Amino acid sequence: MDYSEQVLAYGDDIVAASKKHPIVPLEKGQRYSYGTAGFRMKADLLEGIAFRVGVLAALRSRSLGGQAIGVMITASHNPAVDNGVKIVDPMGEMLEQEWERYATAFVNAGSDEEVVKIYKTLATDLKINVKDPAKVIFGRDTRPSGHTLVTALKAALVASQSEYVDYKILTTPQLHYLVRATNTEGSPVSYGKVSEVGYYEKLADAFIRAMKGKKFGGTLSVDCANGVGGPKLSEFLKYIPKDKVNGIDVKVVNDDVLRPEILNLDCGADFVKTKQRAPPIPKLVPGLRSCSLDGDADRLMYYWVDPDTSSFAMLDGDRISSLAASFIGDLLESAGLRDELRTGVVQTAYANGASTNYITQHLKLPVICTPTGVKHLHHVAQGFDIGVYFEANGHGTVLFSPYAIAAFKETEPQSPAQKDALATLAALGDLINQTVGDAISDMLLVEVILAHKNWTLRDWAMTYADLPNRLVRVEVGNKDVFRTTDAERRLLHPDGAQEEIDNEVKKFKDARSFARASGTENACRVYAEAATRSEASELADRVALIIQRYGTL
Ligand code: 16G
Ligand code: MG
Repeated sequence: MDYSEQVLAYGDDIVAASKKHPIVPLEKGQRYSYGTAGFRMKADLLEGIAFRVGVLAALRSRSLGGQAIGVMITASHNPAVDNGVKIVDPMGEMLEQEWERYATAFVNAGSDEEVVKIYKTLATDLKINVKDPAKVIFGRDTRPSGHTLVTALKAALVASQSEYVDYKILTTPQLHYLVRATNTEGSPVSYGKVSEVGYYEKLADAFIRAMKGKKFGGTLSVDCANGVGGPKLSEFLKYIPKDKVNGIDVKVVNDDVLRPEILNLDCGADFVKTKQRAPPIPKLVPGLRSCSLDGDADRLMYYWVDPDTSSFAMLDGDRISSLAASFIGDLLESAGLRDELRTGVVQTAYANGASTNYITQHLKLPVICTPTGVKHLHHVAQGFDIGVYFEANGHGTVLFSPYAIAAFKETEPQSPAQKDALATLAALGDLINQTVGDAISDMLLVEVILAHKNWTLRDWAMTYADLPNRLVRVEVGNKDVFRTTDAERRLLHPDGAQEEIDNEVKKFKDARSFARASGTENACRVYAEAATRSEASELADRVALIIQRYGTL
């Protein structure tokens, strides 16, 4: 067919519907951008964006033969007044980068007529039949502003003649699960039942299998950031009969979603990571194994106060990554698959240097460093049979290739130990969310590993000692002047800035520092690590001053 000849019959409907959900124009010279994880900002700027994202999601679905596309409405760990909109691709992955550009063009279009014009141009260039079926499924976190954004999104889907399913309130990883489950339903690679219940059943069944014969390690307290993770975790726990997991005892705290203003306030995974301390409420009892999710339940931090030393220990994404890599490595050894399946770990520049050393030198696994953002890590992890990826901030997962999954299921065990290892590996394949980092699933993974190893958080924390480090946020006039290379570890631009950073780093022992523009906020971030806490802090301050100076030139 001649795609350029298509008449977009519903173009007028899109223009008419969009009048009710207008875009807020930005100041001259400023543009909206599809950041690290979608459009994220003050919620009152997002209604028109949600509408245009809906129009684009329908087109994306049409471009992929009508497969379901996901839209998640959340601003994760940001304050309650913010919100965000992001698109999920058919296998539950982040939106392809080429389409991020289209999303940015849509949202910055000067008028609704221009949106329709871009729609037609894209349809022509990409040979999309605009009358083909389209399907979009969506969910939102507990932010009250989600209502308005969902209304705008639905209006766009109706006007674009797309089928849709509103899953109401979900964690981000649940929406990713549902997208993949929808698109694989009834196929040999079916990801699970297409419902929220299907998600709980899949995780519960896998967790029970992986915990077989093991004992849950005493009470676990889970801080849910007063976000969507609270009610969803409580719901999940109903799917685990007490007699199926020996000693299971999970206490859900900070799960008040009725007072939206307390979402992520002095609690949650981001609070714990950036402040390097436990939330003030509830007061942390020494010896209690604790963890925090973030506002949309895709990040996880473990921590406790060691009852013997009274010191606070935090176990972040790097720790979860090395714990998982080490456990899976041991299982592969017992299963006789260690040489058969290529295992690797993916990190970002924020990974603590001690974790990278531990993984390469002690676990003898390759480590690849990518730029910040799940889409980058996920992509690289797919290159391994078993790809472990985590950001230090607690977002991550473990990906198993179809070859690895088949090996777990089809290898004929020659001993009871080999049989157990294969069964545990197969259970992990179902337990670990394959689409994106999932705090609930990752937490269950950690619990399985601690139970198998019979470890406390002290044992876990003793695997290596973190290098002291500090992260600083720097307000600058124009963050866009900062451009990086080498997986964000070096600045390419502005000229001279990297040399100045290098000069400072040289003055400290075992030191490393880098600066990059944030992809989610209008600021730069500086990271520094060094042999002692005071040196790391001093170095971070010095590099922050350099960035401030170059950012206001
Ligand atoms: C987003 C990313 C996260 C990244 C963070 C960096 C996803 C799903 N989330 O939250 O991976 O670590 O942004 O934020 O990709 P920054 O650019 O502001 O430092
Ligand atoms: Mg999040």
